[in-house]
Amino acid sequence: MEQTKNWWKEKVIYQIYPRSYQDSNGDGIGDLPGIISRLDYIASLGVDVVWLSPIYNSPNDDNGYDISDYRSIHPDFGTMEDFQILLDGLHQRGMKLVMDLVVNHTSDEHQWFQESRKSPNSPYRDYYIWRDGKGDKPPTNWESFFGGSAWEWDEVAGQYFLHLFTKKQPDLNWENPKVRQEVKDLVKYWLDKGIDGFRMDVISVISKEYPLVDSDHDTLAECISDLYANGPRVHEYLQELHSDVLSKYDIFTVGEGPGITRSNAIEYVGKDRGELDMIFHFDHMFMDHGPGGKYDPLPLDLGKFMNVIESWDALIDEGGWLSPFFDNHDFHRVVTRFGNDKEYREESAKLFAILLLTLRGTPSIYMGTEIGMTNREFSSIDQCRDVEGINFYHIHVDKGGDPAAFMKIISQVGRDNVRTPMQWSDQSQGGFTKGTPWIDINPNYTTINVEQAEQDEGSILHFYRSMLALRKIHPFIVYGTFHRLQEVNGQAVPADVFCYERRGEHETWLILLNISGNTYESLSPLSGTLLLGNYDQASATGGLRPWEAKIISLK
Ligand code: ISL
Ligand code: CA
Repeated sequence: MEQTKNWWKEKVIYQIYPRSYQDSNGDGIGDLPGIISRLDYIASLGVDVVWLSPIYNSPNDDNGYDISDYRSIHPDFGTMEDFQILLDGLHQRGMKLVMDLVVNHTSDEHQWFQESRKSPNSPYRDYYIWRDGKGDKPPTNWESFFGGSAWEWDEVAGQYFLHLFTKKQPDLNWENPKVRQEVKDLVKYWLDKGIDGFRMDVISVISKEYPLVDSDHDTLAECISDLYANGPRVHEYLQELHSDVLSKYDIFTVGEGPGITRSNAIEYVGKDRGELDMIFHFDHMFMDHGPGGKYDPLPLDLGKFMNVIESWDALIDEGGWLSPFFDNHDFHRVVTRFGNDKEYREESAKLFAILLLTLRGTPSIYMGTEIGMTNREFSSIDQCRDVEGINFYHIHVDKGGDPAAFMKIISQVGRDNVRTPMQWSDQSQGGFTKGTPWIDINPNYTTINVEQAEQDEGSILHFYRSMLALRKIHPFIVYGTFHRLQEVNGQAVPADVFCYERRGEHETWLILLNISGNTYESLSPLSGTLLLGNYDQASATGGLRPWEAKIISLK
């Protein structure tokens, strides 16, 4: 299918988790003046869009994903003036700003919720989902994403309220037209300030199916996809938001949410749907969840990983669009998860740079990935800050589980792995803060940091810059076709090598990615020109060394 051209298809996103990027005043919390002081660095990468995780007022039960005032800047992060300077600074450098829109739920400290709980006659009562219990039990057996019941008894209200996330994140009632109007108003408020789009948090779960009934699913994952996600009115709500507000601005939206599958995604992002412009899907991020969920991880299945990428690429041929990513603030570090963060850290980090930036879609790079930041070791739960990890730790320990064993799992899959401070230099606290950081820095900051990477021409950082520059001068990478290859020059592609061609009208690139420590000496095309590779001495026709990755121009 001929691709419709849109400016947002041609961009690359850089995600910043503001608490952890740069602290400017020594309170140990990253802030907007800190980000402003790093704008030249961000521009130097060659990325086009900055997506900021939430910076609004919040009691921080879930680090800002629990918003108590949508029209404010959290004082920890700065002021509205700082925000304006940041926005202008990005625009002056030719970049765009995308904000996080978290409207499945608010904080319980939001004024709407405070009013809502006061009385059944409050004009805000129907802003949330209140129910009587079943005897002394909650209205349904629903479990929250972060463990425990999804219902909380509220003394003041004398009823239960629904919270799919923590009990400080009550779900909004989107059935109520007043709620939808509030959302439209706040979206308009930020768009009128001149921002360039929204990343829409758990947008797949905003519509609930009524009446609410008990789940008969064995796992939380099944319950989420079957019962919480893709509710009956989700598309109606998104279309309404789009036609009443979003469509009036030259911006883009990227939706996230569990339960968006390869087969239903097109209903969210099909080009004539008038809903979202693109989505983040989680098929490659959730594929290692075991029967017990995320904190019961399975070994990485590379074959599955490649199949997921291939199959989601085809969404684009159906007229949809997506944002490929391998890590964000909810997962763990790409080089630890899919690469090798020990002996082949440099090579494997560069391999994933090539993969991410030679795929179709609008790629998203998470801060720190451009210098190959890794997971860290959490030996005690006191070092953790993430409500999800902490909740599941207690659930595990309360059931008699071994705390040390769970800490190993947190070190492997916990969200705090990606929330440690950005590593700027080998100075105290990695140059992140002059005070004590809100979460400990990864001790490897002494060797893995921006300053060191700037000085080393062969660094992961310089590699990202080269890769981003290459993508920019070859626009066919955005709109051209993608073909996975099972054979190269008559040779079968091994199971741990990902190989594909990208074709434009005048160009064909062959991408060879050895996602393993094995050597494949003879796997190469007959001829071609090596455009970029992750080894110093390399050629188009030489084979593949451990974690070797190449972009070869075939014509
Ligand atoms: O984090 C996850 C797995 O560890 C996801 O299941 C995540 O909870 C889900 O994708 C929703 O994430 C978003 O909404 C949450 C917030 O905690 C996340 O940080 C946010 O990205 C609630 O707002
Ligand atoms: Ca600060």
